[in-house]
Amino acid sequence: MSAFEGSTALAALRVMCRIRAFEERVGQLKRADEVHGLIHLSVGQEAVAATVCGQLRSDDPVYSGHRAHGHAIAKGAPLDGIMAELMGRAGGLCQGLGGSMHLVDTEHGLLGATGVVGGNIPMAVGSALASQLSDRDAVAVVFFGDGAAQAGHFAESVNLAALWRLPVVFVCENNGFAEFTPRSAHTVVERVADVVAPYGFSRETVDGNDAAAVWEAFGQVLARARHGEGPALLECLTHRLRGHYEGDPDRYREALSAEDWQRKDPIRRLAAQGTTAGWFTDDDVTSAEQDAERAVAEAVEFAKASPAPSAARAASLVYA
Ligand SMILES: Cc1ncc(C[n+]2csc(CCOP(=O)(O)OP(=O)(O)O)c2C)c(N)n1
Ligand SMILES: [Mg+2]
Repeated sequence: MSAFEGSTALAALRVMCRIRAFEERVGQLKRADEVHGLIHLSVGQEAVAATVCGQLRSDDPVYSGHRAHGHAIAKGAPLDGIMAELMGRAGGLCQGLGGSMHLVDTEHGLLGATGVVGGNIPMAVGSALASQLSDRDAVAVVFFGDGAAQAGHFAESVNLAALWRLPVVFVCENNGFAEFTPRSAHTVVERVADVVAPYGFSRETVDGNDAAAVWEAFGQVLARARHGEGPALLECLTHRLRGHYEGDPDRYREALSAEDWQRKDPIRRLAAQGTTAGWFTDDDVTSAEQDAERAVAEAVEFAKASPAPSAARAASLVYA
């Protein structure tokens, strides 16, 4: 595992800025009705995607859920293709036929996002089994929420992963809410990491808005999984700044004060940490933000210039 400093930390910051700029633009496009379907943004959760995917190879399969844009961007999927997908255009990652919750980019190892909460967890276990059976050292990673950990197939998945010592890392982004319901309303187990205690594999809870902490913790479990030491679960405590979906009136929780957000914002935290430690300069931060804005503007241009998929193409992919 490389140390989280210098160019490594700056690279993570740049990815986080890209995710933030991309998603803020998507929010605007949704309000303008240019992006279709339900949209779930991960503003506030960017540190997890950037530091986990930043340590993976393109042959390490990654699975995401309904809040997938950040994971796709961090895994290397092109912004053009993601934006076009969200706008339902033929140039999208899935030819504009999948949308926000169904991003796939096999070239970069993003094997799939799904709107079925927790449905990605057994799929990651399957990929890990494939890796093990074919004597490869690829490690499967699945991102899921605290709500998904309440699904029955989460228990089935961690059981098999532990039994067969599969190379899979379960990365739980615990933002404290499943849609509009706080975790305390559906379980007495506060920490998702505690749920897997009986299985005996490595588990840890970290501050998911602290990029350095996530990098360090994930790097360790990744190295062990890569060397055949079996699965691990990393629980990242985080906060989604926006509502559950774009348009959610968000009346079920107290709004974060500006000061609290300033303290929690993973981008501001890493920028401050990195400039103080001398990992990078203020100019590097400004350039990361500007590059992100530029790349997102180009992605929007690409998407708008891309045609809608033809009805014939859409019909040709219906198997029923
Ligand atoms: C199988 C299934 N059940 C219910 C839903 C409706 N649903 C969509 S998102 C969500 C909550 C997910 O919460 P969590 O896993 O914590 O992810 P977060 O939205 O907080 O990122 C639910 C219940 C669904 N999409 N799929
Ligand atoms: Mg949640």
